[in-house]
Amino acid sequence: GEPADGVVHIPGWLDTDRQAELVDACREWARPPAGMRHIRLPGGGVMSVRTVCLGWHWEPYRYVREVGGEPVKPFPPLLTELGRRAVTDSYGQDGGYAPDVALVNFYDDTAKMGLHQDRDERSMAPVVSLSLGDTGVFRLGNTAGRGRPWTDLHLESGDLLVFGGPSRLVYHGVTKILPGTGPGGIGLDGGRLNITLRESGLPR
Ligand code: MD3
Ligand code: FE
Repeated sequence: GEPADGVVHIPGWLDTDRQAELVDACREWARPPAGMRHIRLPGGGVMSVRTVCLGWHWEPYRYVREVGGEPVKPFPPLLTELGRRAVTDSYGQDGGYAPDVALVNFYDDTAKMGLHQDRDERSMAPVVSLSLGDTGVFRLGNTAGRGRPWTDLHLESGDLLVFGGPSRLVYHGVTKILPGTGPGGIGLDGGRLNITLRESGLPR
């Protein structure tokens, strides 16, 4: 479905085997060095989600090649292939989609992500989001600011959400996780994983 201009939501896009494969991969990516961590905010707080980045590490307001003095893990070919299929299934063609950054976010039962824009990328290529595990309540806002109107969507395990064109700069966030809603058989006990694929627009 298309909840807004340029936004495509395809529930159940990943089958159970593919979800299990990605959960397994996330577990590997989460390991040190350059593993999963709470990202520090400029004001001194930390994000409630835990994040591991591939290709480039995101920190407010830039992408860097190292985290905690360690090189960021490489961007895996598996995610290039998935990203191209996601964009093709959403818009009918992949447009030469070449993601070079993945952010893998882990939400425990209490984690949230406040309304924000993703504007640290120099490319306006689409963002591809894949959800695994417990359902997240995703708030899709507008480009003008953090206020209404917004639409709340349930993102379930296996769902694909693609943001392109006019929706690339919308405010969005995750207001809550619904504990105990994830499927069995994917190797994730509790919590929610979200993988976003992006083009940084940076060299190499
Ligand atoms: C719309 N992640 O990592 S995924 C993020 O569920 C982020 O972890 C949320 O927002 C999560 O920045 C939402 C859907 C999403 C991701 C990136 C977007 C929507 C987006 C970038 C631009 C517009
Ligand atoms: Fe975001």
